[in-house]
Amino acid sequence: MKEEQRSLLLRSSSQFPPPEGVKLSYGTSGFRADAGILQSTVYRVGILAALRALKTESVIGLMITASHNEVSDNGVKIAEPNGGMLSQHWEPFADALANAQTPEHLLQVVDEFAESEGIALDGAKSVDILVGRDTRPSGSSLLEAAKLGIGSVIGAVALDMGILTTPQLHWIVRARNNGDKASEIDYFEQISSSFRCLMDLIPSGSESNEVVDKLIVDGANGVGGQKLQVYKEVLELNGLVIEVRNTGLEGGVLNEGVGADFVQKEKVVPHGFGSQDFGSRCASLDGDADRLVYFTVLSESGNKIELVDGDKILSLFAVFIKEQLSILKNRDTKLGDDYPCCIGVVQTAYANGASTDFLKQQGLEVAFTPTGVKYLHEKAAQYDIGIYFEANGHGTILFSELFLSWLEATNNELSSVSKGSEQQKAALRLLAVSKLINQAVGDALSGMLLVEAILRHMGWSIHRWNELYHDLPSRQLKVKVVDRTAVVTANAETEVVKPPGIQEAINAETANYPKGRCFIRPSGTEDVIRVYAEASAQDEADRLAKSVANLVDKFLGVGSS
Ligand code: G16
Repeated sequence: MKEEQRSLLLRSSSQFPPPEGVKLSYGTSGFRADAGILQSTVYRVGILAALRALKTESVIGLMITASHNEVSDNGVKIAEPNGGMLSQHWEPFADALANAQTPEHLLQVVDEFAESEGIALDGAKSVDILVGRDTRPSGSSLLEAAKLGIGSVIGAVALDMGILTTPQLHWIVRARNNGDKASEIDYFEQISSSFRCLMDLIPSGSESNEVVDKLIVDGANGVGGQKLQVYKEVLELNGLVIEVRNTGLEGGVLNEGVGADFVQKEKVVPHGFGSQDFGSRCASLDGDADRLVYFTVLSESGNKIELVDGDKILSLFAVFIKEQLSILKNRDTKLGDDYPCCIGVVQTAYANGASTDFLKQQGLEVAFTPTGVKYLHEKAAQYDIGIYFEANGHGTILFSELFLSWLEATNNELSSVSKGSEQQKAALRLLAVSKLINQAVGDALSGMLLVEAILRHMGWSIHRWNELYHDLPSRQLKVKVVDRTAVVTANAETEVVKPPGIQEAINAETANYPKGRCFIRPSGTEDVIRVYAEASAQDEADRLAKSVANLVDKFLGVGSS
């Protein structure tokens, strides 16, 4: 490392001592903590982003967000050149960098890592890092820390992209590296034109009044609601009427009693919704708009909802894609080679057991990974069409390059010999889906447009969609403990291997409930242990979750709440 680079790092890092007595780790989705202790971490992730850009010789993204967490938290994560999550083998470096205690130690960590990765810190190359943030009040000062971190690596340039949804930043990074048009306007243009294309291809006779009714969206008082508020006029021109509530501009607090995480976990209406919405089709985004769930208000009196979660979105997408593939298969194969399209779906242990049964009955291969988009995305990329969703509403569809080129070629053939045929329409629909859906990462806005287009295509109301299968009753709880890292899991988080004895106790408890299933895991975004329980009746799922939460207390010690 050149002397100029050394002294720059030493000088700037001395302004950002790490918080005392805190061990930070690059969790499920980057670093997250109370915003008050994150200056140093965000500064250091700036350095990491710069090194990643130099290593990959590509544009890298840095997003400042804590997504579904409470407003006083914040966080930071990296978007790779393809728009995906940070390469997992860089995570230990991220941890070492975030926890380096002195400027000299930080310099040593950077020096050793750069050498092992063959990154020349000589200022010979210039690289761009796109920096985005959500609407959290702490975002602007953390942005300055990120810029200083990026600027302390010679040759790295920080470009402030302003307030964006997390998926927009990932999309823009991917598009920039592909040499495509890559602004926020280009993002909206691409998703609205592909949505329009799907709407134009709706078979006649699919119209249903219930579907055509407006969609009411809970924006979680965050960035997604604000973007949608601006963009809804364009969507209206394309045939989709949206009413946005909880934009945050009316004074509500981010993620407080609103948003996809609240709706999915509590199964009650978000703030601003109530009996007046009985029967309406409603959707909820999370704080940075990378999660989406749907719901209807259950009765005219209460605040209970019928939740249509990520598993149902996955099922809807899978049914639609399978239908298009089978229409395409019926084409005249003299027109060209068939393609043995390998389609797979990916879930986590949180997937409702009824959804997994349904997907298997559809003849789909279902794979399981631990929680975290980084794991699901990696698995889904192994298929020609990989659809992944977490029950919490985080997911997307990935198409392989090979399959997309075959699809383009098939569409070209069909358009010359049987233009306007059902087969060509199916090819066009699949191509439109590949452009509408955000293939960089789960995206509530583009996912919502795909749901809306498919419901119209099928002529389904939200109730008909919800009838695809019936969820088994479930309950999720979180438990504060002294040290959540004491829980270590295996088998896609379905089994606890540490502390000893707790899995046996969970098994014994679960055996008391017909169709009972229960697991615990440490959260990667909040300082808690999560408990998930499923059973054949709601009160049983509630009791199972509660008694396993008590076991967690007993084995791990009650933490301060
Ligand atoms: C993040 C991850 C998701 C994960 C969620 C909860 O979502 O991207 O994959 O499901 O955290 O993780 P945990 O249970 O480990 O706290 P988000 O929307 O908060 O970015």
